[in-house]
Amino acid sequence: MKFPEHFLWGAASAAYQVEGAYKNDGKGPSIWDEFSKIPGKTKHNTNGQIAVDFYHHYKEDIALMAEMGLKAYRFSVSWSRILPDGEGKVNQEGLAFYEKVIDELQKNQIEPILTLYHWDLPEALQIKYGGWESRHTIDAFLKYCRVLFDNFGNKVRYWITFNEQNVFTSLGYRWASHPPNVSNPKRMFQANHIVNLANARAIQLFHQMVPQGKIGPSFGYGEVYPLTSSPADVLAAVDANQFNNDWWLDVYCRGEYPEKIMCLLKQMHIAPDVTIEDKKTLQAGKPDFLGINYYHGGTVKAPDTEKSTIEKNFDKIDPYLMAGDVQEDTPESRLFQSVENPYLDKTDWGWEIDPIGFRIALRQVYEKYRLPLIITENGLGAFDKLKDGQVDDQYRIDYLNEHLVQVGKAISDGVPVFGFCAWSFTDLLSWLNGYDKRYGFVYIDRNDYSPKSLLRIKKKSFNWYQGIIETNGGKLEVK
Ligand code: BGP
Repeated sequence: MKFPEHFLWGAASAAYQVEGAYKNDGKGPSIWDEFSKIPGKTKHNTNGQIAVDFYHHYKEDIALMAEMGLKAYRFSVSWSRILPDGEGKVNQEGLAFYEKVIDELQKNQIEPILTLYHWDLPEALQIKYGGWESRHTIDAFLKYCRVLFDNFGNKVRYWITFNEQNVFTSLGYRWASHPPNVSNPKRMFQANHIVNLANARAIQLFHQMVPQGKIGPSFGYGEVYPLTSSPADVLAAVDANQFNNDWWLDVYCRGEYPEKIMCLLKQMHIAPDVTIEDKKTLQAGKPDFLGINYYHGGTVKAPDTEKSTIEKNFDKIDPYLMAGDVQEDTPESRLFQSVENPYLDKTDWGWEIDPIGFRIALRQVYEKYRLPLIITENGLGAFDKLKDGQVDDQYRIDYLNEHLVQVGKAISDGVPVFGFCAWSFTDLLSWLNGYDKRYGFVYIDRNDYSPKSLLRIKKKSFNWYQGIIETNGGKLEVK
């Protein structure tokens, strides 16, 4: 199986999950620094204070990337490292850190892909304005973007605006499992609308300031299947796709919300307030490409009007399955009922494994929006074990092989996918699952309780991915 020439074989990370150095060199606190202090919110109260200390190990990690032959590295910038209070004075030391990272990547012919926002809002903006519930935060975001576009616009070609807006707004404002720990659907849809405006305005600004660059959001996409061919189940799946996917992607790519869902939210008095000016803003900030994060989709049947309980045994912290039994009358409960898919295996965290769903997802997104796509995340979380100095993660190789084969097939179907960033390069902090849920090609010697030696150890999958990159996909096993 061959991939397009110059395909960006990459890996991804996020600042809070790798950097550590949470108050070094002038960095201000983020909402995750504060949220992780609330007992019981994260596994074993783990946090990113040290994480895997990329801040001090970036040279070593980039050397490993170079050894692997990586063509692209997606990382995020911590907003409060650049603007410690979110909007005021620029912290030159913070800028200098990312400058060094970008230079080091480029020295090694690795394309930097810069995410502007991977969930770590400056705490100061949460306190001062109520975070994404206020339009003031849009102005602060634009100020932050301007600083980065000014400083790195001539170096970085690919930019991501928001990582998984669907996940951080839902978990943060609706299910209270991310900061700011709110459980209120009306507030969630309103905050989400504000983020949409910030996204569109940042894209507009980027197009003015960095005309030679490319920018787009990274969306957590999961195709939703009907459980049976009963028309009622099929309708439930159509609705679920509109609710889970189009609600965001239509706004990014078409500048408008899907009608059906907007009507429903209005009936339920939880719709966002959208002004005429807002509509113009959304129309004026369209992305150049879409980043797709793919882990799994879902399966639904028609809602059971008699009983509103959920049949699926949901993992409450699965970011892609919104825990519908917490709030009683939800839009979901009026549209669909989530069920397990009888055809799919699951990971140790109960996430369904569905490589074909990946091909379906890429086809659906491309045919609908006609934008180039890059996979900005895909990977397997597992309890890797270090034995005699080695990690045999054949299961990760199998997972990635199967998923990449489906990406290759989607490309043959005509979908312009220009890169694949595995989640993740090194092991890192899982937001809610601590350090035992490992995703990396490189094992990090640390656990939930201690940073231990932070030694970097190449896993079996490291050599495997190296071979895939070297042969531009030629070594993928098509079964
Ligand atoms: C995505 C996030 C990543 C990463 C990944 C794995 O939603 O964008 O930051 O965390 O999921 O998730 P988890 O750590 O919950 O297994």
